Amino acid sequence: MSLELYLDLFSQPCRSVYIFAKKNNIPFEFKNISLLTGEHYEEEFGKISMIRKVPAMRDGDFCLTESIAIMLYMVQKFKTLDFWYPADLQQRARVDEYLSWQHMAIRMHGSKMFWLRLLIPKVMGVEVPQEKLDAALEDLNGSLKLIEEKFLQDRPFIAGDHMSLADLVAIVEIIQPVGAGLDVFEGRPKLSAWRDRVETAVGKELFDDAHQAILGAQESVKMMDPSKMQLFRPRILKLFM
Ligand SMILES: N[C@@H](CCC(=O)N[C@@H](CS)C(=O)NCC(=O)O)C(=O)O
Repeated sequence: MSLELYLDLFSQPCRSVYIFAKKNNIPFEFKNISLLTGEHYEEEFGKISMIRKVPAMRDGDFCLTESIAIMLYMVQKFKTLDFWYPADLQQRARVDEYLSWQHMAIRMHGSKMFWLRLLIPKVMGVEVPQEKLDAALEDLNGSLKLIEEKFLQDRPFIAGDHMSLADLVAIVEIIQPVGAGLDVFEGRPKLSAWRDRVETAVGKELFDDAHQAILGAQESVKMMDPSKMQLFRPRILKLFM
């Protein structure tokens, strides 16, 4: 029996797990869980993930949440090529350093920008004050600056000459605000060149496949039914407003 991956490609950590599994030819069954229609609150999904977040994985009777834990499980189970999570002590530490940093930095700020620019005003119909947007942009810019100046420096990829899990986790988060119409690559030649290297390493077809939904988000929200979001509206507004 192959792995089951519970994913919604609107979600950044789901895209990293999806790209990782596909790129490494890991056999898996794609179980689509639509966050925007609340499928993660359904009874069946609760049996897979008590925390009701995607991505989630099932391997036989073993269930796992957290994108990084899932990818590290796949690294070990399928003995993926070394560059993803290098055995070399210091290269691995560079990957771990980035993976540990990103949660409260680019992940948080990129997500917030996506919600503030797109879903909160266009689907929930709540006006976002300009000061909120300015503050969120400042935070996002701060994280992008750190990615360029601390995590990349003059290296082609975060851990050196090869792409690793760190670059994969980084790219999916950096693309999130782009989905809300904010081109974070504009005026950032170093970040853009890195983005192109990551896309080449992943392969353009897979890269586009994984990002198609998020890059089409501005169009898809026009067809979204706002009543579907009522379930998590209070939580989202508390988190981001
Ligand atoms: N740290 C987790 C984050 C998972 C997460 O926050 N997933 C979001 C989508 S990006 C989710 O499922 N949200 C649903 C909810 O909070 O109701 C990971 O890396 O897997």
